Amino acid sequence: SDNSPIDVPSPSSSSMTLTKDELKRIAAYKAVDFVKSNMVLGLGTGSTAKHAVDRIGELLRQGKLENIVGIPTSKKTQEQALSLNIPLSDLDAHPVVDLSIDGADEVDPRLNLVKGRGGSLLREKMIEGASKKFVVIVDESKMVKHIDGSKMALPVEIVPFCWKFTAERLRRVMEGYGCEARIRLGEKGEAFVTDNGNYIVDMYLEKDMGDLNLRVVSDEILRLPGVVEHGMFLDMASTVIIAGELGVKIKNK
Ligand code: ABF
Repeated sequence: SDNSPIDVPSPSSSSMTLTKDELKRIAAYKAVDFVKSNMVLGLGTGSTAKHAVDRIGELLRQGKLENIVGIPTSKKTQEQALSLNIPLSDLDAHPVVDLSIDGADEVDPRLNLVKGRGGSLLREKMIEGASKKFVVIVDESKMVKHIDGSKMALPVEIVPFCWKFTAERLRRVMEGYGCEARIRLGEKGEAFVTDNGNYIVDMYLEKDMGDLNLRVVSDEILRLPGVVEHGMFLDMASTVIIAGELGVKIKNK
């Protein structure tokens, strides 16, 4: 059911305008409707996915869901899930995941995504790539024509060893798109370290990559030694739930 608006009351006046966080929660709750008892679930990371994990915890506590196994996509989500008493596992014990729910930074009309602003892109890609169904939850501000990294950067996880060398090789791969490659910094101005002990290079592009080039660009980035993974999630989402001022839209692949 493409583009079908569903049962979220539309605000009738501007005084009822929903905040971005309320939109995120609406999308997250809608996604949790897909969760059934006995499922192995990929638990996403970020402010939108957080609402979904909270909701799963609540339904478990109320006995409305049973026998759920959660696979967290970050240490942060692991902590949240533990605090909610959601039983946890990993891909070694559960190589097939029934359903993953996670946010995204950008979503294009073909449901290709940019992820990784939260820094958890590697575990997300492993877990969501092992999922039979991957439901993405966003507010409408995340929808873009092209996932070109121009609105926000395209994140790439790299090993710390000689990161300047790798960042420069990355910049050169993307040179044609007017790329600036910047190492992501943490709160104290030091390099941000991922859950896997790696760094992140954010690639800011001036130009649009265009739809057709995404695969090629993806392969070129992944071929560079020193690169671990990038934040383009091509052809992975099965469903995107978009919460906007006028209601919720569900897009299926
Ligand atoms: C994670 O959280 C990331 O892949 C993505 O970068 C981010 C989205 O965060 P938020 O929901 O807070 O906008 O899913």
